[in-house]
Parts: sequence; C-alpha cells; structure tokens
Amino acid sequence: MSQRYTLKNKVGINGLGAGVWNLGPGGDPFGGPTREAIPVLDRLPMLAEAGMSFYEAHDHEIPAEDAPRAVKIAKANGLKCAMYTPSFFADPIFKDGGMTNNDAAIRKTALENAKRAVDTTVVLGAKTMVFWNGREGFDFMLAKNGRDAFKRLVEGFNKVGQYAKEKYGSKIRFALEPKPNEPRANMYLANVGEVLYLISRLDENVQPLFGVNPETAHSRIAGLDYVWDIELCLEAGKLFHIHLNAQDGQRYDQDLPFGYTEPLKDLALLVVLQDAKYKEIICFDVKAPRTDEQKNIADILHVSSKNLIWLWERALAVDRKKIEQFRAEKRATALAGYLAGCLYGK
Ligand code: 3MF
Ligand code: MG
Repeated sequence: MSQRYTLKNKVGINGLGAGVWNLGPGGDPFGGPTREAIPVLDRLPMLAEAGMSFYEAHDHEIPAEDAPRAVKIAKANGLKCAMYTPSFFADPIFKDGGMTNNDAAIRKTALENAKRAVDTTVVLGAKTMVFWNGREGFDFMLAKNGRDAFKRLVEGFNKVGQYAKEKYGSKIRFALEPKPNEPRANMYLANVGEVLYLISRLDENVQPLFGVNPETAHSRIAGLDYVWDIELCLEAGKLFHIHLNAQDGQRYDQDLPFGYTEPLKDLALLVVLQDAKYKEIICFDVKAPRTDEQKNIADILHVSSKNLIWLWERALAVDRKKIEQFRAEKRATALAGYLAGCLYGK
C-alpha cells in the first residue's frame, strides 16, 4: 500500500483528500484539453498513489450506477470517499441554476438529482454531501427575483434535508460551499455569511444537518479573509468540511497548490484549526494546471500536501502564549513579525 500523507497530532480524522476532478485534462474556457482525459475511476488509484487517503466526486463523474465499482476500487487502494456532490453546473439543463431556476420543472429535476446523490453518498460510504452553488445566481438584472430565489434555496435544502433525515437519520450531513462569482457574474450564497444566514432560515429539524464547506480561493476571489471565514464557521459550529487551495489575488478561480501564494495566512489558518481541534477531513480542491504534463499530473497534490505538512508543523510550534502577550501589549505588528519568524524558521 502506498505511503499516505498525515498531519502530526491532528485530532479526529487524519489523512488528506482531493477531488477526482483535480486530475483533469487541463482544459480552460479558451482552449480544449492539453492532456488525455483519464477515466474517472482510474483516477482513484492515482489519488492513493499520490498520498491521499480520501477522494471526492460529483454525480457526473461517478454516477449512481458506477458507485459499486468505485467502492471496490477505493477499497482495493485503501481509499475512502470524503464527500459526494450533485453537480448543478455541468448539464446544460442547469444553465440558469437548479434549485433557483425560474422553471419549476427544472427545480424538480434538481431536487430529484439531489435526492439520488444522497443515496449515492451513502453507497460510497461518505458522511458528507457538498452543495456548491455552481450556476445558482444571475448575470442579468431582474432575470430572477432574488427574494424568490432565496426562498427556493430554503425550500430545496429543506426538502433534501428531510429526505436524508427520514431515510438515513443523521448519517449524512450537508456542507454548502460558497463562491462569489464564476461561472455566474453574481452567485447566490456568495460567502460564508450568506450560507450561515441561509442555514438559519432552514426548518429546525433539518438545520443541524447543514454546515459549510469554505474554500480558500473562493474567499480570496471575493477579497475576503479566509481565516476569518473559518473562524466564523467554527464559532457557529458549522465547519463541516474544508477545501484548501491557493489563489493569486482577485481574478479567475485558479485552484493553485495549497500554501503557494499566502503562506503566512495559511500558517495562521492552521493555528486556528489546531486550536479549534478541527476533527473533520482536510481536503484539497486544487487543479492540475494546463501546463503540466500527464506524467506529472499529481505534482499539485504532492506540493499541496508537503506545504500543508510543513506549515502544520510550524503552526504546532507557534507559541500561543506569545500571541496572547502580543495581544495584551497591543503589538499587532510585532505579532506579525513573530509569525513571520515562525514561518521562516527564525
Ligand atoms: C468550484 C469548486 C467546485 C466544488 C465542487 C464540490 C469543481 O469552484 O470549488 O469544484 O468544490 O463542485 O462542491
Ligand atoms: Mg471547491
């Protein structure tokens, strides 16, 4: 069995995870694939080989009918499913959203897909189903009634939550993944605050099943601070899942290797996760870049994992008492210097 990356003294579930889509063929909106597409199920052994303990997939990548085969392959490779997610962005039928679509028939299809995804999540043995807001949003003014769209989200999540609860009790939890834009100009559930507000509007009996899956790049695209986004989720008791990566400023979604662009902020993030005793799985959402060759497609997972392990160990060594002291002395700049010293090994 291949070597797996783990985090020293991590509370709860150890081992790292990544999405099968992370090992894609390298297409972008301006050009087709630069590598041959690897069949999705063949990517499972590759994830294991790259040191992952968990995989993640969408329903268009591992549809219900392929799930039993995925279970077998995963088992043979010592891999578990971290989360499964219905895609409301790939199929043209959802071009104007699933749950917030103005067309009631499409909303119904979205709900059916979501329920089927709950069943497949159970078959794959994952405890978490993620909803990313993909095409839930708008490009043109008044193309949707925003208040109705919000109510439709509440209604849709209530129904999916109810379905899961009746069938599986509290076995499956839902993590909503915010993103401010791309592919839509404006996306509903743009940030962690919006997601938490939506959860607060869900029926009381399903509300405990819903939490957040914050992604580093999505906060940074919005110009928001990811560490604070994580702290807010923790404070709400809603950090159900996590997608780590990096982002080079406010531009298109890059899904860069974790730890690459803002290591000091990532160090602070890990201090926060350690102090909160975060026990859920840590997953990457990183994209093998268009310019990497097929034989090196897993480089992004190794770079992300090593950066995470190095920063995690540096974070363990950060003296929490010193942080308290700098706070008490009102020396924020000196604290910044101390953290930089921790980062650079000084
Ligand atoms: C897009 C994403 C998505 C979600 C995925 C799981 C393709 O920016 O981050 O990845 O993570 O749909 O919900
Ligand atoms: Mg993501």
